[in-house]
Amino acid sequence: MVKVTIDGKDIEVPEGTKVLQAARLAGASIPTLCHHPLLTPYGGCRMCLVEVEGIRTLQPSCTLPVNQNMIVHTDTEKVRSARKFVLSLIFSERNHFCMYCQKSGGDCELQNCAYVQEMTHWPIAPNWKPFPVDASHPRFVVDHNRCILCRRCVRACGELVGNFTLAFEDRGANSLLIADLGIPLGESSCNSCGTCVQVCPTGAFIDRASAYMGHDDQLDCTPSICSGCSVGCGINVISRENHLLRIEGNWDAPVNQGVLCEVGRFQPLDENRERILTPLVRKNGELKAATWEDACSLIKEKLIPLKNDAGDGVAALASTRLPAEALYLFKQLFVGHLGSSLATGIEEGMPTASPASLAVQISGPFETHLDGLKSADCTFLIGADLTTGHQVAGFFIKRNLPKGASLIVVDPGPNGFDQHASLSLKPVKGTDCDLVTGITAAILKSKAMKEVQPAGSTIIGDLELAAKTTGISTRLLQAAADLLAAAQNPVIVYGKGITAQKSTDVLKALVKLRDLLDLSNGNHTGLIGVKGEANSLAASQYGLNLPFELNSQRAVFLALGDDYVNQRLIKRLAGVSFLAVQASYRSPVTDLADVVLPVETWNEQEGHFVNLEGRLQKANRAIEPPEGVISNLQALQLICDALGFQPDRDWKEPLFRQPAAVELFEN
Ligand SMILES: Nc1nc2c(c(=O)[nH]1)N[C@H]1C(S)=C(S)[C@@H](COP(=O)(O)OP(=O)(O)OC[C@H]3O[C@@H](n4cnc5c(=O)[nH]c(N)nc54)[C@H](O)[C@@H]3O)O[C@H]1N2
Ligand SMILES: Nc1nc2c(c(=O)[nH]1)N[C@H]1C(S)=C(S)[C@@H](COP(=O)(O)OP(=O)(O)OC[C@H]3O[C@@H](n4cnc5c(=O)[nH]c(N)nc54)[C@H](O)[C@@H]3O)O[C@H]1N2
Ligand code: SF4
Ligand code: SF4
Ligand code: SF4
Ligand code: FES
Ligand SMILES: [Mo]
Repeated sequence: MVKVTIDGKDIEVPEGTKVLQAARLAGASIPTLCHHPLLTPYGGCRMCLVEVEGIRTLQPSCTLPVNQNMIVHTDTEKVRSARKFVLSLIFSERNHFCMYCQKSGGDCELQNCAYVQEMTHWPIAPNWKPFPVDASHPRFVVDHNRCILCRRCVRACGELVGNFTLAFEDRGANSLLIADLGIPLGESSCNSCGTCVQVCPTGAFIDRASAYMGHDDQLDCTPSICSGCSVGCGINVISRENHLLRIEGNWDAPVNQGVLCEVGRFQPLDENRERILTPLVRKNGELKAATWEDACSLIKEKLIPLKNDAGDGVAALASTRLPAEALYLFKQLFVGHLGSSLATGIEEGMPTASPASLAVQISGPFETHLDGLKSADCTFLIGADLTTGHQVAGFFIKRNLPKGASLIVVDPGPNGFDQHASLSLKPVKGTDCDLVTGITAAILKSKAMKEVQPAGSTIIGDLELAAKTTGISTRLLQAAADLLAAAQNPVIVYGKGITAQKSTDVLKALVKLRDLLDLSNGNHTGLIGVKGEANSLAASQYGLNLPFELNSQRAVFLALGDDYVNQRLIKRLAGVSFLAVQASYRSPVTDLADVVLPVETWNEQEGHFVNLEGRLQKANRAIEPPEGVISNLQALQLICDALGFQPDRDWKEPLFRQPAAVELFEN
């Protein structure tokens, strides 16, 4: 610990702490602009200058490490006048005629800094020239005239997202934020995650959807969980008078620490499907508005005769984006009460069933938490594409690559990470097991660890055999083995390319590889299955992970919520004699239905979700639903009521009943 004195107050802080943090801990308030707590300190704006006894010039506190017995003054006349001078310079450098800016009036960190310093004008005459505005991006606009060159966006794009799209060209007053080598942002390598927009302190990044729609103090902010995929990122839903304006990453969320992908931040704003606002019942071939009573009694009339009819009974399918509360009620209603032999999730267990069965076989979880990915120095990515799904997990991998981390991609097809990979292995489809065991054998050999076979393993690998069946040279396979063996914190990530395979052999081989790496480097090696939709894992824990193979079922109930349907499913449902669907939006499948129940969307309903690492999180209601629309849970409850069935309301305990691929835990 180091002792420092800040404005006369003694404080002890760990070595390496920056003066800014120490001062804030001591209760001093130092204004900052280029500083962002999640980014590497840059020391560019000079707003945070402080006086340090014994040093002649003022020092930027955000980059200055503390020294033993350092004496710091944060609020002297010299400091205050320096701040004003710095602000005057920044304001005069570009067009900060604030009345035209959507952030003016409370949301701009630059303007707010000036008000705190009690500045009402800037004494230096502005001498700026006009800068261009880049409006090529579909989600946001960059107005270089408002840019204060703080480089927060550049650092966020690189350090948090790992995309390295943004940089600065030229110097001094001519400095210009550029994308790639100076091409329009909309044509660049930008992945539209919007992290740069969220970190920009001024109005330089303009969010197309929410600019000029209101200041922060006029808006409602509801912390919640993204339901875009199983990563389960923490979000803040920003709304005004019950209209969704934008979605921001929650800096305090343990999963993503503020970072979001395009699917989480922007895609929900594109929603343009036709909303279903009243129950519908088919009469004379046409769907007509009906009461909840009529709709539920028709469902009751059709379902009661099918009760406990194993062969021809009712089949039921639920979206794996529904909250756990609704999924568990669905399970009890269709399996427990109606005795359906085919009640499952819309994913048909593709991302979850085989890991779940392995967990039962070996009586316990075998996967690890997402955090491992953030510190991985080697990632072995097999059967998953983290550029099309689970993108934030992909960001965790990409941002470590410039720090020397390696990436091995195993995918018979094209993979979005091929271009970033140290090694991209393209095995013949169906040969993953040989590949993994071959690499394992090579590591055993190189580590001279032949005798330390992990317990219970039956799969013996061979590098030569692997080369033969996979079609990949022994040299490349050996290179992969070498990268893994050299790593201190390797992580194995697998996806649907592996879980969709019927056998659990590849999974077992991956567990064995992980165990071997643990033994050889004495560290804990990560193993992460990416799962699928937001509540994949919960659905699987409730047993809703079977293939949806319709036989002669006479009725199907589809709890779709706001999910999408694909052609495969529509084809299978087309011949069913009675189809009931609970859905938020009209779609080809609601057009096919005999009864439709209108339900809330992701941001209207509250409920719990289990993310890919087993973290149980609660999503909150941010938007009031339209009148007459109820939650997925309430709709299922109405059907239970109609059938006279009283379900168990404790959804939590049953989640933990079966061993899962990863240990479930509460946030
Ligand atoms: N044989 C086989 N069956 C499977 C699977 C498999 O891999 N193979 N996978 C299983 C899994 S994991 C799942 S999740 C299900 C469904 O798995 P997929 O077939 O992958 O379903 P989606 O891609 O969700 O398809 C939804 C449909 O909605 C349309 N759509 C329109 N706008 C949008 C939009 O903004 N977002 C999305 N997502 N779709 C939109 C898309 O064109 C698409 O046809 O199938 C399951 N069944
Ligand atoms: N943004 C966003 N995120 C999503 C989704 C979304 O729609 N949007 N959908 C979610 C859902 S429902 C799911 S199920 C997941 C799916 O996410 P992933 O598990 O990543 O699955 P895919 O995107 O289908 O990618 C599978 C990869 O495996 C490869 N592959 C196919 N067969 C094999 C094989 O035999 N061996 C190996 N090694 N590789 C193989 C394919 O070429 C492909 O690149 O994503 C989820 N995340
Ligand atoms: S949207 Fe994301 S990828 Fe694109 S420039 Fe901004 S931070 Fe980088
Ligand atoms: S665009 Fe915004 S975040 Fe980026 S350097 Fe300019 S002011 Fe800073
Ligand atoms: S990674 Fe998944 S949970 Fe995170 S923001 Fe993207 S879609 Fe949402
Ligand atoms: S906040 Fe320290 S120099 Fe910008
Ligand atoms: Mo999925």
